[in-house]
Amino acid sequence: MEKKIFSGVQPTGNLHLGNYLGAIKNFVELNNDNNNSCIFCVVDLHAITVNQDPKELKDNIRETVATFIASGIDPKKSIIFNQSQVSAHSEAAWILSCTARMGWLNRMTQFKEKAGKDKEKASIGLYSYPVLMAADILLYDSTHVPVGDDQKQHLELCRDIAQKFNSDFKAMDFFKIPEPLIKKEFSRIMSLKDGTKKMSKSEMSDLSRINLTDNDDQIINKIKKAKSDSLPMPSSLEELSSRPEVKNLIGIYASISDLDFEKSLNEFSGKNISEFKEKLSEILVDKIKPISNDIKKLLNEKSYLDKILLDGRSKANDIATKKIEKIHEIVGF
Ligand code: AQP
Repeated sequence: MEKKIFSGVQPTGNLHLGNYLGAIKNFVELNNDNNNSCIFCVVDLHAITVNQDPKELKDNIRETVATFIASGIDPKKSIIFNQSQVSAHSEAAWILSCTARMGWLNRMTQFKEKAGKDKEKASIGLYSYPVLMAADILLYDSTHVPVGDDQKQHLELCRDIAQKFNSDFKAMDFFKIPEPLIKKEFSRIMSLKDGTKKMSKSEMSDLSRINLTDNDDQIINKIKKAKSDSLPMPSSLEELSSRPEVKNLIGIYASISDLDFEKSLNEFSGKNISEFKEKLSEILVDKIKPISNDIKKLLNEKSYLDKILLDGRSKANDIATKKIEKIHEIVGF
């Protein structure tokens, strides 16, 4: 059976190794499988749930498209478009916000983390973010959604919204119930400075993440400075529970090299951390360099990137418009 894949990335700059290993690398594998039809969306409506500089947002939208292409997504095979350019997303989000329950949204941990202590000052958009995400996914009858582990709860909410809508309006199977596609191992890459916090675009310290546009020296330097300890490399999984930073680095090594985690652990067991870090830097440079070079090249081809978005918009709009028309009928508009 054909899998209908949908996923989104926010154009909020600083796309990093976590975004790549948790999501984009997976997008490329799905794009390459001819049994799938894939839609990859630059979710700019999601990005403005926190303040964005309009000029930077525009640049970041193109940079996200450039990153998709540089990583290996083929725009002839997959639809790449910009969320704000297909108005059905905003419309469906409103309709679904009348299906979603406050109690469900109140449980979302991402809102709690991002709003922090001052919830009163957070935007309503940040709160209802997962409803818009549900609209994105459900408009395209998506069957599978590749995301990092941090998005698992939002996916579960999307499934609840779809089920409630189908049941409230007695529209059996109208919304397909999507399955998350989350890598079993290392679907959450942690900060290089704190192994208990996820690697993130908005973290102040650039040393906490490897950006996909970093050059060789920056990558080598960041791995050298990555938090670790002075003990030899661990030889068992149990030893890792008290060494989250080392665990994260081994996970990055396994994930970028497509190796099993335990195999990677055994490869370095008892060795010096500096030796491991050297090998890790080598493989990261090897994998990131071509992507970084291509992103930089593509950023000089603005009209090519804009054309991809325009073509994608037209294809996505055709699908989404049909679905929103049916939603209108079902709701009674
Ligand atoms: N650290 C991560 N490990 C694994 N996957 C990750 N993703 C993000 N961070 C990690 C996955 O990348 C995809 C796109 O994410 P996004 O652009 O929607 O943004 P985000 O999750 O808000 O990214 P950040 O870096 O975490 O931004 P801030 O700093 O704003 O919180 C998603 O599939 C996500 O799971």
